[in-house]
Amino acid sequence: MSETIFTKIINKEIPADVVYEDELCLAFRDINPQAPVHILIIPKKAMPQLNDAGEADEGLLGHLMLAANKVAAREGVADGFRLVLNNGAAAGQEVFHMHFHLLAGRSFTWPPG
Ligand code: DGP
Repeated sequence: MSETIFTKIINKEIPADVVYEDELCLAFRDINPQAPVHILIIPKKAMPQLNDAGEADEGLLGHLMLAANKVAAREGVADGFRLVLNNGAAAGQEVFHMHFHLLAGRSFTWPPG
């Protein structure tokens, strides 16, 4: 896949406000926050979108969700947060390196816009 801005963040070529990192993933604050807490959780292994994941990625996908729990706990929002994944341009995806948005710190409506 072609390199995205997130690859540069993983490789520390451009700065980011990193809040969590382990061997498989990285979490950092969104540059354009949509809530008081807005953190992106990304795999270090690049895949453009969730739809590109295969059976071999089952463990990685679970790892990302457990990382979201850790990030939420660190941010003090474990009791209420929204985890969003935009898969594809039609869903609003702009950066084609699969990522979760962890949003918290305000109330949310349903259905989402
Ligand atoms: P999506 O639309 O789901 O692909 O979300 C991409 C998000 O990435 C969007 O909320 C803005 C954020 N973003 C884009 N470029 C950067 C960057 O260079 N740094 C940070 N921290 N966030 C970025």
